[in-house]
Amino acid sequence: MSRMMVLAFACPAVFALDAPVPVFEAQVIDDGIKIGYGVAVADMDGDGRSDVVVADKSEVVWYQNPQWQKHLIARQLTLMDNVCVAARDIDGDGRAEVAVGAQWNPGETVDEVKSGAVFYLQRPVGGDGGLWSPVKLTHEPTVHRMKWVRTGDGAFQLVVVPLHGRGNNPMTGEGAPVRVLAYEVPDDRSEAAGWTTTVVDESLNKTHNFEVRKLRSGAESLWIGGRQGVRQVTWVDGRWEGRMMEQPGLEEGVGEIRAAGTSIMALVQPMHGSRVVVYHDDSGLVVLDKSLNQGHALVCQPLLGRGFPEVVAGWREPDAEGRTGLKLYVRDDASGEEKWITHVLGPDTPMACEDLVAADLDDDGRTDLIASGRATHNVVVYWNKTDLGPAVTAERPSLPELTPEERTRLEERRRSREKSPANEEPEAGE
Ligand SMILES: [Ca+2]
Ligand SMILES: [Ca+2]
Ligand SMILES: [Ca+2]
Repeated sequence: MSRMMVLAFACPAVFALDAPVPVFEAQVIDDGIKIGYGVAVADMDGDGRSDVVVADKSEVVWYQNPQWQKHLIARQLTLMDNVCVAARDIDGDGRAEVAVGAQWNPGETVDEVKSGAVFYLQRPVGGDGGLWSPVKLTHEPTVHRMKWVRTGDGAFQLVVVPLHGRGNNPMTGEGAPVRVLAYEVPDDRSEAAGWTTTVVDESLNKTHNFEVRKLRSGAESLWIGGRQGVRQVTWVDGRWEGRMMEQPGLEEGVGEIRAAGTSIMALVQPMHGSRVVVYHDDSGLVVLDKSLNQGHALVCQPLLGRGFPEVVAGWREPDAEGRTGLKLYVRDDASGEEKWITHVLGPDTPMACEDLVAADLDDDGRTDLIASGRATHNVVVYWNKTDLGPAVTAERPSLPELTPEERTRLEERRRSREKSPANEEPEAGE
């Protein structure tokens, strides 16, 4: 067994893991969506506030922070449903660029006309209003998840993960491995011919989701979850290099995957599964839950101001108690043993959770949650109102100025790290 690589949270005795009482207040910002396949958070209008973007069944919309006015930017891109959306400022002008995956047809793994589509949405010139122009890009069948990923100094690629390989049995996922593609962004994004693709990975089946992980160098790497486990993939010297993560239990399959730093990873197992597990450096594998009915969304990051991350999982079909929704899992070592306490979030707000993201939408230092509901047809912000104590409000000391020699050594170390996928580092600040 190879342990996760860097021990950023390796010594629990150093951290006070006594948990504050989590308080999240649900606010429904839309109760009239169809399915809410994909949610993203990005500043769409350049006002410095993060907005909420949703790929719904036949529309792509965004909700403007703080009043949550709904803006339609695309509709009926294909005959079948949209399924995913990527939104991020990739050119540094303060406003997000948007891509969408559509023609969702998981039962058709051969015919790329009938299954899958990828669009870059070109923002209208001279304003934020009106529909954006779809630029149709090449694609694999069963396009399912996408994200903008930073691969080098200022450069981004659009990484698109289909659910199946070409010709796969759509039920079992058996057959050819999934072709994960990355689209290099051309100077003129409005011309489809300028977008070139490279194969990120071709080794897994039933790749239901992936995580983008920040490296201290500023670049990002991917952790892709699939039927066979987790694949770690990094852009090195102009190409993608991957390897399987070796941890017991991953061979049972991975449906959702999120990580904080390199020392804790949360999973829903298997695809659409009932299990929520974490792997972390203190204890290895810990099972948090076995009772979800179609676990479909996951967050793993610090929410309660303690340094150690919490886990939130969303599920979309009624469980044994007839509920759907979100559960928050909080590590609490107050008894001297590692325990995880489960809280149901927003129990009075229906939420058949399809997708879930985390962001601090009101810049109060507390990370909020944004979920979309499939059968409940809603988009909900869960405002984090937890009393975090002095941890959030304390002024952080500034870092000392580096000497020119120290700066040179730092640069050399950074360059050597970028060349080696084996030397991943934890996210800065986590
Ligand atoms: Ca905004
Ligand atoms: Ca931009
Ligand atoms: Ca907040």
